Amino acid sequence: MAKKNQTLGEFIIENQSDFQYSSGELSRLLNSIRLAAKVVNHEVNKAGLVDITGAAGDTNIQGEDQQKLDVYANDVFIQTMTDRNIVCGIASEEEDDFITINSQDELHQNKYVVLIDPLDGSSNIDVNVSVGTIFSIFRRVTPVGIPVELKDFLQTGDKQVAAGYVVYGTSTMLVYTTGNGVNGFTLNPALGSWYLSHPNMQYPEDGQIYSVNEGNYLDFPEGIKKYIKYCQAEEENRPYTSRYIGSLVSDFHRNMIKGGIYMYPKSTKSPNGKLRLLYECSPMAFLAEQANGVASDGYNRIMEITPTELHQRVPFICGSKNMVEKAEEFMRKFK
Ligand code: P6P
Repeated sequence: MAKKNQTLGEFIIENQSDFQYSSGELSRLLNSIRLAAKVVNHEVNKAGLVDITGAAGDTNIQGEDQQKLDVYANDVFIQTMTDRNIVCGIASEEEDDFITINSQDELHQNKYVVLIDPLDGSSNIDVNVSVGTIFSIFRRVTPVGIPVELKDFLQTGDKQVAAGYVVYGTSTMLVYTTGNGVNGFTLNPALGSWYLSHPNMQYPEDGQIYSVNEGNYLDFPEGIKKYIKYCQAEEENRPYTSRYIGSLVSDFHRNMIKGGIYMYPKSTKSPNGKLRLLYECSPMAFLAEQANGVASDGYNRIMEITPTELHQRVPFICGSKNMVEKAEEFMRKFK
């Protein structure tokens, strides 16, 4: 049972037995993520002071300018997990292909793979707006003893053993699930400890906030346009409030606390949407469903979509149950 102000370390140990395969390896993996998050947080918090913001002069597989903090965060998370000999493979938004982690004994006995967006919302870095890290953890499907393979990463979201995010905001929080609810921990930077501040987080079934980049309105599917007009109509408890930070983790986090819906639909500019299935939508969908919310591509449950490529994109609608179901109703009606 979650106890307010419990530390993350105590919580991981206390709840290790909840996890079907509690060999301690997952706990060690979660501990390595919490350490890496503290290191990245330290740099994010002083980004304006040190010449570490701004584009790193390179672009990632998405063709997006890599910000120096993107590259730094990617290196920190990969190195922290690699050094602890816990995972057999890592896939990252910042890496073209997955990385095979050779166990120190070269016996490939580690059984988890991690997929990560090391610094989501990076376009906000230089303007001092919240950014985040998103992670997703699976058990490998290929047998231990051999190097990890692509199929170990291309798993449906309902096979995740854990997922979470770090939001580097007015305070830094780590929010995660291992399939037994969602719990949020706030970092006390003076002590370097994470404290349970948001036990058993739940999406309100209804909300008054919708989050979408309305600059793309003319390019949206008809159903999304109709739903946005529904949100804006002066009827019943509407119009809703529009809040869009441009950082998925921040919009998701606010909506989970206050109630709301986040949408990144497809458009002619982004025919499959912009967000990546494996290390953005799938982990956020796991968290949403564990918090009594809903996550879909407008028609199908995100957690049931079978991935075909490491960096594939999907349309993403996520949030309060009744709001997402209303949006899906418009998507079906105006298909
Ligand atoms: P746009 C950040 O790049 C991101 O992946 C999400 O964090 C965010 O919600 C979205 O893209 C913002 O995209 O096209 O509205 O700027």
